[in-house]
Amino acid sequence: MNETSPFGSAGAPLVGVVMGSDSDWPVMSDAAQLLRDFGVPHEVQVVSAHRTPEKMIAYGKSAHERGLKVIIAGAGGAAHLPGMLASVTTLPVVGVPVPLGRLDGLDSLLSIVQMPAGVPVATVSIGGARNAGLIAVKILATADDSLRLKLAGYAEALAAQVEQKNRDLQA
Ligand code: RP5
Repeated sequence: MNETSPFGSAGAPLVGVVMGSDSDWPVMSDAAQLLRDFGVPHEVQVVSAHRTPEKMIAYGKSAHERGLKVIIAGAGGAAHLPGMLASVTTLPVVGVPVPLGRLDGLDSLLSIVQMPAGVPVATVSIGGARNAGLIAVKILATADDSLRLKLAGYAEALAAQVEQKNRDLQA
């Protein structure tokens, strides 16, 4: 336990950001950036459900004991990574449908969101990695007041941006 976080040792990753391929990184980097903005320790890895299935199972099974609290998993096309991870961990899994060149990400979305009862994946919009990061922060903030205050400040900043745009429209 450390002074700034109710979770484990300082700097140990609390969120795992994983993706099926390094080609998903241009989308998934938004989740990592959001976590950086909030000062949340995280790790980033390529873990493929199809190309490295045994690594994927090991990652999901060891995630809790390694101290992770949330997994953000992005994949495109036949996007099985988030659901398969959810089937082998008790941690919440946030799924990010990554859009590929065909079908505009609808294939990714349906592959991730249509989970069978009992094995949920909290699915964000197509390409919505930033919101995936925010969901992870919100989960952590239920037990971390400093994160909760940062989230309140974030919401205030969003509202201020809207009001600034309104003032710009009047100018
Ligand atoms: C999925 O296949 C990955 O998540 C990626 O979105 C897609 C294509 O992968 P690459 O062929 O670009 O490595 O498993």
